[in-house]
Amino acid sequence: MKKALITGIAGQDGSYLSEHLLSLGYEVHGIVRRHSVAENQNHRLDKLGLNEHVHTHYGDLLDYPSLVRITQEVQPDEIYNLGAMSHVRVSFDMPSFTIQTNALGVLNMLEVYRTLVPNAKFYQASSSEMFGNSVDDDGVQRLTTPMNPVSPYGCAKVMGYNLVRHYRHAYKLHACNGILFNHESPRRGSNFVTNKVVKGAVSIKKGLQDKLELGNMDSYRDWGHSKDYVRAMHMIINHDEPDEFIVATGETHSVRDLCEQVFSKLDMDYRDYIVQNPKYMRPEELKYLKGDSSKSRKVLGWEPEYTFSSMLDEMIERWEREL
Ligand code: NAP
Ligand code: G4F
Repeated sequence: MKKALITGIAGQDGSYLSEHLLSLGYEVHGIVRRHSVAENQNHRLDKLGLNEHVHTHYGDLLDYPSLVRITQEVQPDEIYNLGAMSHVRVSFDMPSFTIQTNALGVLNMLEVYRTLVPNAKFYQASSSEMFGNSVDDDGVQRLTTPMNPVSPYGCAKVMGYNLVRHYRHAYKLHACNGILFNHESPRRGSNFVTNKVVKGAVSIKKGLQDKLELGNMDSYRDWGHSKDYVRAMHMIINHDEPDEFIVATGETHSVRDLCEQVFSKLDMDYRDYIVQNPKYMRPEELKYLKGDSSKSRKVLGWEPEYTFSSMLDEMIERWEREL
């Protein structure tokens, strides 16, 4: 039985990846942080009944001794480094913590990997936010597109990405990067724009609120489903050669288009309900993302199963059930 160690197991992707690996027969271990409200620690895992099936260990990407202890204990065959301060706008408020977790945290994980389990495989959760506002002439980002990050989050992710490449070359390790474009799901944090819009629209429909406050509605994102993207993570780490891969749908929508689609699925016109609040604007905005995932499709045989519309339907269904 193969063993996987997942940092960030309690996050959106961590929960889907756990389910995927369990279905493939893996023994799944994950690192969780201590919260003062104990119920919040494994909230997603509890809600899904996953706690009984995965092994969780207290730790933190910034607490090197905890990473050593856990790695020694688990002896993983595959390490998935998904732990991060993952909210781009919040990274402007907490730049130091973001850089520490998302850059130095990667270094800490690579060091325990190199020194304790060098025969294991390593996956790093890299991000399309690393491209910033670089777009190739044909309107897409690909592996050769320059990285010009526009947020503390993006800067830290570039550092993590480069460290993974460096460790692979310097120490001959099986260390890979998945550059994943935005991916969402019913389990997405409700302060990311997709889930915020869906939750807001369902609340308005049910008469629970009147308005929805948003920031910039003119940025574009390439949105896929987390469930599809965690399958790609497993394919990337298990490819013969450690390498870089982009995972994206190749389709882009503006935030305005997202609002239009979600509200019209609920027979409403978003223009009647959305107000802009500067609080949700960013000091520097990433304007446009559309990824070229042809290498993942050709080399790994990866294909998404969800469409933008079927993903939104699933998210709407969650809030209709819960609210
Ligand atoms: P998420 O839901 O925010 O999950 C992140 C997880 O990291 C959380 O469980 C969090 O723990 C944990 N974490 C935060 N700081 C930590 C620290 N110092 N030590 C240990 N764990 C820590 O994010 P996600 O959407 O699943 O994303 C997973 C990874 O993919 C992240 O690295 C993200 O940056 C990257 N990524 C995401 C996307 C996307 O669109 N979702 C796209 C590209 C890349 P708590 O639960 O205790 O907060
Ligand atoms: O949903 P978002 O916060 O996602 P963002 O910033 O693109 O970051 C996500 O995707 C990255 C991959 O490209 C990941 F690496 C990262 O971890 C995260 O998962 O914002 C999307 C867009 C932005 O342009 C933002 O300005 O929506 C715009 N927006 C407009 N109003 C808003 C809001 N975003 C949020 N979160 N909240 C709003 O009220």
